[in-house]
Amino acid sequence: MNIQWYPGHMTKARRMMQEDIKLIDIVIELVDARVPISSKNPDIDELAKGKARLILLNKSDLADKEQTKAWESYFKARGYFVLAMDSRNSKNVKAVTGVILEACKEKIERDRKRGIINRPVRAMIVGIPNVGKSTFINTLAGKACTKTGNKPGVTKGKQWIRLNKSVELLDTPGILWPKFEDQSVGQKLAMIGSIKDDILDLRELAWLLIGLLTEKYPGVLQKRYTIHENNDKMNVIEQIADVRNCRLKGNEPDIDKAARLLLDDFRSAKLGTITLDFPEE
Ligand SMILES: Nc1nc2c(ncn2[C@@H]2O[C@H](COP(=O)(O)OP(=O)(O)OP(=O)(O)O)[C@@H](O)[C@H]2O)c(=O)[nH]1
Ligand SMILES: [Mg+2]
Repeated sequence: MNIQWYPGHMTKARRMMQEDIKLIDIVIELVDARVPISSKNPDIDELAKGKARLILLNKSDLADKEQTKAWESYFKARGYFVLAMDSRNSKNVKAVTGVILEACKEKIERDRKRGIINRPVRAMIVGIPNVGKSTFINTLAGKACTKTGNKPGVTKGKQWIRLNKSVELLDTPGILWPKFEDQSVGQKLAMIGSIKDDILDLRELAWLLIGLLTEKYPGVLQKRYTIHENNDKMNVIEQIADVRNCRLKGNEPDIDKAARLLLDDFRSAKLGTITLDFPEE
């Protein structure tokens, strides 16, 4: 299974982001807490050179808590500010403003020395498709959100969302495409549902997921489906088809249906909170 994606759009989005980044003080990058490396585009490090950086481990409600902690340490050790969160939850999102100001402390201090006081910090959200950028912006902006409108001369055509007196957010998030140099990256993004299923071989994806789960989370499939875990992936999926009554005419197991069921269960955390990227790897 060779997953590839819109190279044309990628160039344009990259160029736009390059322009936008000039206007901002801090880049807030959303990654999926279940796959913090696979969902992180390494280009952003180059694009955001010299800017304050905040990584949000989003959808952490679906990820393995212990691994999320390990990822927080991992990114902190590399100079990023980090927060784990569920962007749909306004309580989670509230901590963000404080961290933004902390991350931009030096810039605020520099401004102050030059006599510039109360100039809001400008932030930009970036992340791969479906990682939760819009959800995060909506929750963060909440009802208090006021568009500050165009500011001719300064930010031609750009819309800013005034979050509070100290932070403004560019209202168009930067969409980055993940890098598919390593096939496992595309596969993991497909498993979490970030790539349209109609371009995927769900059967193969289910196979790969079974392989990862039996290695990293032994017992999870057994518990969910009351089956016997073993190294024969065909056998595992046949057992799932059997216990979940996925059958074709003539009573043959419906492997495709069982594959979809497994993927749906994984994506909605019915198998439990699970992470597929590990910092020690
Ligand atoms: N469980 C969970 N779901 C989330 C979270 N954040 C966003 N979602 C869901 O993820 C899906 C995608 O969210 P969006 O906010 O549309 O993602 P986006 O990054 O704006 O996507 P594009 O606009 O396609 O680039 C939606 O179904 C959200 O409800 C989260 O923290 N936890
Ligand atoms: Mg969006």
